[in-house]
Amino acid sequence: MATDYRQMWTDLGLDLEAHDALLQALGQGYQDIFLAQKGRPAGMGYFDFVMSEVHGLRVKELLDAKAEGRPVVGSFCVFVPEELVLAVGGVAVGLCAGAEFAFDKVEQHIPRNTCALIKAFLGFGLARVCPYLTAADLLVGENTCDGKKKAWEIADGLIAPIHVMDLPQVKSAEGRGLLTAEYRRFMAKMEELSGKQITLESLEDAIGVVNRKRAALARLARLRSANPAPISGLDALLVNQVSFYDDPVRFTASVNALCDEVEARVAAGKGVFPADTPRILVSGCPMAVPNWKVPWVIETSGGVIVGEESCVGERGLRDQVATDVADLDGLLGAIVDRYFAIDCAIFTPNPDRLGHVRELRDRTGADGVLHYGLQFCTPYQMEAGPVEKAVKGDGTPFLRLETDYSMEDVEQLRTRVGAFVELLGG
Ligand code: BJ8
Repeated sequence: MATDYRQMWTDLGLDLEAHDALLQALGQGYQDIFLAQKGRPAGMGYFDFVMSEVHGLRVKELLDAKAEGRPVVGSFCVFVPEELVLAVGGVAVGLCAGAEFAFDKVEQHIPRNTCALIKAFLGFGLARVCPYLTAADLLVGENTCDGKKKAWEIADGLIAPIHVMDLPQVKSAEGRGLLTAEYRRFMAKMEELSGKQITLESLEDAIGVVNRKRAALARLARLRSANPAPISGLDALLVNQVSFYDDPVRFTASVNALCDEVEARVAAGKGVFPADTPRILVSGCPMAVPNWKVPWVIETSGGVIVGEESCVGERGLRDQVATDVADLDGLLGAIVDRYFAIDCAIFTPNPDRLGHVRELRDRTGADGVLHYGLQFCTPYQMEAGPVEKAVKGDGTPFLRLETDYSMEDVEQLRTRVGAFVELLGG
């Protein structure tokens, strides 16, 4: 019989009735979207298990860590360096914000025309349905887009105190200086929270853990270049989503085991879709759990996703932190170097992203690029234009989608995606 976590959820201050409704919808969505797929690698079983225990076992593990004096730190952005949390023995969790929940409550505090990702995080908090939010000792909000910047002010009073991390918007020496200063301040915050000093050894170990995690994800990403595609885009997205809250060492081992299996499939020419199924690179806003709508539409309309130019994807896993430095300052500098290279659309100008989209398209053998923008996300919608120009300039078909978390536009999306897949030869 499945473990009963109701007492744990009550202790965490959740609204059990609303939480039940969320889990019910999540479970049904998972069944219809993931478990209905054919020919999945057996290694996906681990990730199915993690998802089935997403509000159970993993939350219990976080509470056990807290009981050992290890702080739990929740964040919303790939600019928050997990290495500095692990270096004090802490646990880092990405706070998913991928479902429309309690938006009516949210809209009493922020404008209706705010992106769904921000609204979802506030909705989960206001409706008291996210055990990660309430289990965390610290929430870190980063100053990226305007919506997030202002949301931290609102959330600070309503949901939990937030450590705000300022971020540069320009890739200049001054910008790098700001990131370094903010990472130092975050390091001090971690030391204060845990009562532990970050040492050369603890930071080296933490960097090793995160580098190995990124290497495993990069390995999986590279295997997706094979034709036929050995794993669906939905499953690969799920692995990336799980990377934000699973135990990093266990996760890395599970991804590598999955890669062994996928590698064997590639060698045997085995795929989840027939060879030459139209291959699509998705580029744009991050997709947090359980935001699976667009990938599901693509892969049930005759296409296969072969890569994500996104923070839940390539932008989050690209580049390692260099470790060939001799002291703590050098290691921090290496962390800054790695994160400062992130090509988020909040930067201006942001030419690296265009190069990365093209590079990824070529590496994955994508036949077309689909730009995914959340409604009211100004940075990514503004950048959709330059991405379109760059991609089309090379003769690659391009489709721009703008949507939110509701299911109301599924049929409309299906019509547009279906036509795009046809154009790609499907
Ligand atoms: S590094 S992409 S995770 S900021 S979708 S909230 S941008 S209005 S999520 Fe992001 Fe960090 Fe950048 Fe990545 Fe604003 Fe757009 Fe909403 Fe967004």
